[in-house]
Order: sequence, then structure tokens, then C-alpha cells
Amino acid sequence: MLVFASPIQDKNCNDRRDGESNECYMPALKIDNHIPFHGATETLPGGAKEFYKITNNRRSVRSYRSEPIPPLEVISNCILAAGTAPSGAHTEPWTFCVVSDIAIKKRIREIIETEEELNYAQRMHRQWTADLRPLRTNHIKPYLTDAPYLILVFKQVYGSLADGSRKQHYYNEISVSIAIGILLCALQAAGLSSLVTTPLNCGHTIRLLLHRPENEKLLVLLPVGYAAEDCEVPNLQRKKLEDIMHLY
Ligand code: IYR
Repeated sequence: MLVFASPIQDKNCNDRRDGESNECYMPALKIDNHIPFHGATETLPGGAKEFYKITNNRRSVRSYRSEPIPPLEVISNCILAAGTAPSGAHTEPWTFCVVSDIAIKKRIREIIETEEELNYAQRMHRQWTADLRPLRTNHIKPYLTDAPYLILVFKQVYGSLADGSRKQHYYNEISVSIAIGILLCALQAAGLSSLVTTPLNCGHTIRLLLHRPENEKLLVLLPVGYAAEDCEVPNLQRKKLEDIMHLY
């Protein structure tokens, strides 16, 4: 059994029964009612087939046009969509930082390129860098300053309660990863390109740069914008349905 020390234990509660009861603990989520729900009523004309066409058109883009700058409202709507993701005990353990300021983008690029130079040269196994060769990636990352937006997604590994004590964020990484998946789809549906990057060894410095609190850990960084006119992507094939789906 997993036992988390709960800060919302009622000190006056005298639970003598067997230690298995949670009656001395108060839920963090303050809801006391359920409401009727009528299933998925907001649907995409064309359904899942149309949705597949949209997601299949997504590619990881490493070269961006600096202009036009997509309206911030579009980015905000994509983040609203990401924020609808399910999360462990509805803790919503995500923070999305949107950077368009060129000075901050430049600083982020410096931090990442400095670390990535070491990553590629020393920290990553030679098999790893060999596996990346077909993708033509290296430690030089112009997209970090060319893309009009950088979205930095932080996972909140814990939260805080009204009295300042710690709130448990169960399965926070899975929850935030689901939100990122929705974000990628929303950006694609809005005609924007992105790239999932996981800057190795950069999280702490970037967290301090953006003045994020200690409970937030950088999970991914996405450059977002329109693909450059001369953008090229590797000629990848996706796995077939029969290779990823098993019927029982
Ligand atoms: N973080 C490095 C290396 C890298 C790792 C994976 I996994 C990729 O799919 C691509 C790159 C970089 O961004 O260059």
C-alpha cells in the first residue's frame, strides 16, 4: 500500500479502527457534488478520421519563420486545450511559460547550446548520437531564437494548500505528458508547427531564469511558429496500424 503523509489530517480526529480508514483526512479537492454529463457532444465533423488526418500532418519542425507572429490568442487557446487534460486526482500539475521576448529567447538558447555541446560531445552515448544522425540534429539550435514563441512546460511535482502545506500531485509527469499531447494537437490544428525538446541538464538554470518556484521542474520546451519556407524534415515512415494495435 502506498502511504503519503497528508498535511490535511484532522488533528482532533481519533481514528482508532485499523489505520486503513481515510476518515481523518480531508480531500484537497473542494467539491461536494456531482452533475449530469451527456457524453461527448462537441465533436469534429468527420470524427476520428479527420482528427487522424490532422495529427498525421504534424512533423517535428526544426526551422521556423520569425514572421508572421501567430496571435497570442491562438497560443492561449492551445494552452486552454492542454489544460483540459485529465490529471491525477484533478491536481492539474502543469505550468506553461510562453516566451516571445527576444532577450529571454537568446538567453535560453545560450543555456541550451552550452549544455547540448557537452551533451553531444560527452554525456550522450555514441550510439545515441549515431541514432540521431538521420535527424540531422546537433547542439546548434537556431529555432530557439527564430521561432516566435517558446512554450516551456513545467511539471509541478507538488502543490500547496491554503495553509501553505504541501499538496500531493499524483502521477504528475503522466498528467503533464497527456497535456503536452493535447497541446501538440491543438497547435497543429491551428496551423502551427512545433518541436518537442527535452533540454538535458538545463532545467534548473531555465527555471531560475523564468523565476519559477522550486516545485516546478522543466519537462519539455517547444518552439512554436510557422515552418520556414525551406524547411525540410526526415523522410520518416510511421508504424502501420497492425504493428501498433492488437485486437483481443
Ligand atoms: N536533446 C538533444 C538530443 C535529442 C534527443 C532526442 I530523444 C531527439 O529525438 C532529438 C535530439 C537535442 O535536442 O539535440
